Amino acid sequence: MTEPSINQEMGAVLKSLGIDSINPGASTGSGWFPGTRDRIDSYSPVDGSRIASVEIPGRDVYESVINTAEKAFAEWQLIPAPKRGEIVRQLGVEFRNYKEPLGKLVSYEMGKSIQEGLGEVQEMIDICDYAVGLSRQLSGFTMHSERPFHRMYEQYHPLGPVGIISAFNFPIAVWSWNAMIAFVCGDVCIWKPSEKVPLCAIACQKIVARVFNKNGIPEGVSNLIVGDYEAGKHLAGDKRLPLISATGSTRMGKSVGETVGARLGRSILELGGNNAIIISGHADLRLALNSALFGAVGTAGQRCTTTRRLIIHDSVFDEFRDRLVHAYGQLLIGNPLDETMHVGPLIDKDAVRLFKEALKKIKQEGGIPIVEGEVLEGSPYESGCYVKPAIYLVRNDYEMVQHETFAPILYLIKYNTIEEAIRIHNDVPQGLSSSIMSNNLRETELFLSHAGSDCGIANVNIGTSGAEIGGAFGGEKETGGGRESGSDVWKCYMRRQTNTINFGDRIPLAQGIRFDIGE
Ligand code: UN1
Repeated sequence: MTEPSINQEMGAVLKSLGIDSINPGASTGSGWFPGTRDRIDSYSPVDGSRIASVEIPGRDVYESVINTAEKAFAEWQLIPAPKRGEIVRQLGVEFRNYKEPLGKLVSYEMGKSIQEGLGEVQEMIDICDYAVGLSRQLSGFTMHSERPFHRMYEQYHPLGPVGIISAFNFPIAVWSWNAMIAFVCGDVCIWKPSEKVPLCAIACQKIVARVFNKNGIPEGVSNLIVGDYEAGKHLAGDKRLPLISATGSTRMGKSVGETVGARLGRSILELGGNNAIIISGHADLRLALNSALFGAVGTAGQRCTTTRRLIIHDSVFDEFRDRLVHAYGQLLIGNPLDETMHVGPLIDKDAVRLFKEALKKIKQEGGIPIVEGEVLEGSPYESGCYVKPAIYLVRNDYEMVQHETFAPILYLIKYNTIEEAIRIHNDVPQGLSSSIMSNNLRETELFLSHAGSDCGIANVNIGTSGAEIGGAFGGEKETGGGRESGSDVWKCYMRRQTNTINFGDRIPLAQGIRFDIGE
């Protein structure tokens, strides 16, 4: 069977991004990461086309990338932070200029709807704007010393080359959350994108390289290593990278965390979620429905923030279930580049296999189908990656419910009291995002209190997904504890130093210790 080739529209999109399809030329050399392939082929889940074949770098290329990055760090950190911010501002302008083709490429290579593809590029633009402002605000505290004529303060220095491992579901935005902050902090980056979406990474790298070149910035501030799982492990073990920021599955994060920890490096881990919405008897069901729907089927259930569980009060359960089933019936599933479609394909056939297996297991455990999921066949589903989203009535302690399946499977669970709802809510190994739908202040405040949600993100009357870049993003428990993006997360990308300066003519010791040797 011959492989379908890229259609004309996508060919033009790639061309406008300066990419020679099939051999986009990210790196050269033969594969050397043990157990990996020499090349990575990228297939679009939209229509099954092979859209790129990228070489995995050889050991020599890897070493030269790291050496160049180290040299570039020596120079980049000397450029004042606001000047680095100016270059990030220009990156934001370029991402604006390329928003449409980049959004389309994300949609085509990853399979998310074009709306979400454009949204992903917008998230990059937003983080650039944020980082520009931040470049003038990398400030520390000053403290009052207990010793006379002493001054204390703390400052933040650039950290070094940062390894960024990103997942397929946000092929470019999550990289930019890390990279744009790291750039203004004075760090250089080595990006290992998911092997499922190398073309998106290559497109971004080309845009970034052009802006850096134009500004006379040395090569090596922004680097790309295309590879698979083993390549990520290798980065994690590389002592020359003081920080590894990794986004992906808990399984991957455990391995990266262990490897980085063994060398006492620093890591930011943003891993699996098992996010729930509590729908109270006091909820506005219209808001709840919209939030649950986008949360569960947006990105075909492949966000780490996807809504996987709805914990619904007994009094509104039947009504809400019926409205949800009706809404699922209206979903249009198909080519994500067609703006009228709500749900695109899963990333690949392996994901489809996991979806099928999960449905089988959940049934074996006693789950009752409310909307039965299935793999879609025939035109326009020839790629074999399209599925119909499923809803199951379950108990929270089922093994599958405790587990993150990266697919559109939504679990419904009933509750009676708010305390019970919160208990069910927290009773999973993951702790990323959460929300409550309620107009009752006692319930919503309880949910946000220490006795409420145990997640890194807790929302009221909005869903679990679609966070803005301004807040710190990440979660607790098996989600890994890391934080990316906004707030004071930049501190993770810098080296913190406390300084004490004596401007007196004596050496008094702290804690009142006397140590006189007489003169
Ligand atoms: C992810 O799925 O890894 O909050 C990131 C959201 C997006 C980011 C998700 N802003 O859903």
